[in-house]
Amino acid sequence: ATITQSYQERASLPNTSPVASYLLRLIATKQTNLCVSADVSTTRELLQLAEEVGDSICMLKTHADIINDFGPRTIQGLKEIAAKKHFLIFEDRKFGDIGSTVQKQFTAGPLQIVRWANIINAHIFPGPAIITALSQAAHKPPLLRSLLILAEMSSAGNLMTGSYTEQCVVEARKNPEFVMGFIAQRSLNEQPGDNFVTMTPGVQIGATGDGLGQQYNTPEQVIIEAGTDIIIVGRGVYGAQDKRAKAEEYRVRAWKAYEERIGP
Ligand code: BMP
Repeated sequence: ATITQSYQERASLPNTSPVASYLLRLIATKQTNLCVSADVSTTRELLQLAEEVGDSICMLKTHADIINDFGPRTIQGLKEIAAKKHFLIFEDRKFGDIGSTVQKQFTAGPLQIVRWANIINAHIFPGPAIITALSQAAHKPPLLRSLLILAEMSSAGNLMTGSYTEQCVVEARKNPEFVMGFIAQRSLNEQPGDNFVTMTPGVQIGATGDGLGQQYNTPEQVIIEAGTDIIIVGRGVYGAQDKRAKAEEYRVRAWKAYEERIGP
């Protein structure tokens, strides 16, 4: 059902986490279902990329642990640009450990992810306590944070298929307040009432792979054929000479694909 519903309509459905509602409204207002993956290695490059693509995105995805000089300056800069340009920050940390450890990885160490990332993600192979542990850590002191479960991956030969993916959906349905959706290659909204946000990496125009397992689809394949909500583009954008223009090109392609999917 969510396949033909607008982002705007879905923002106010029941069973929608607060962060998902906010994001769906933001997407509708800015007319962008593009998330840029900022896989760069310095604070300077990260903040410059955020400035350049900020108007074209609903979300910036980071890998904080690959920024050589990550620190308070990075956090403050990111927060300022996100507030000015109106996008959310998603730290692609892929938590995957026992509850006690992920709480520390989420809140402590040099990255202090809970302080600046609106959205995080986790694998559920350690069991469902990873969800409650992250939720608990996000709520003391109370911060508006949300989780994406990694239900499928884009890389060749990955093991996240079949019953594993199904179990991700089962656990998400049990935690609709905290779990906003999935990283997956297709929409997993299969039951009436499901309104999860699906974000899909492995998107690039004019490439099929990277020689290291990554597999690419086009924005149309992902949004129209697979019914997902947000495309995640890394090298396709930050690898370009004119990053601002490239982000805008991906935004337009993904937005047109969405309009075609929901119909008149
Ligand atoms: P690129 O578009 O340059 O291939 O980058 C994809 C980004 O999405 C990377 O940051 C990668 O870590 C992430 N990613 C992915 O490619 N596939 C997945 O299944 C999950 C991911 O988080």
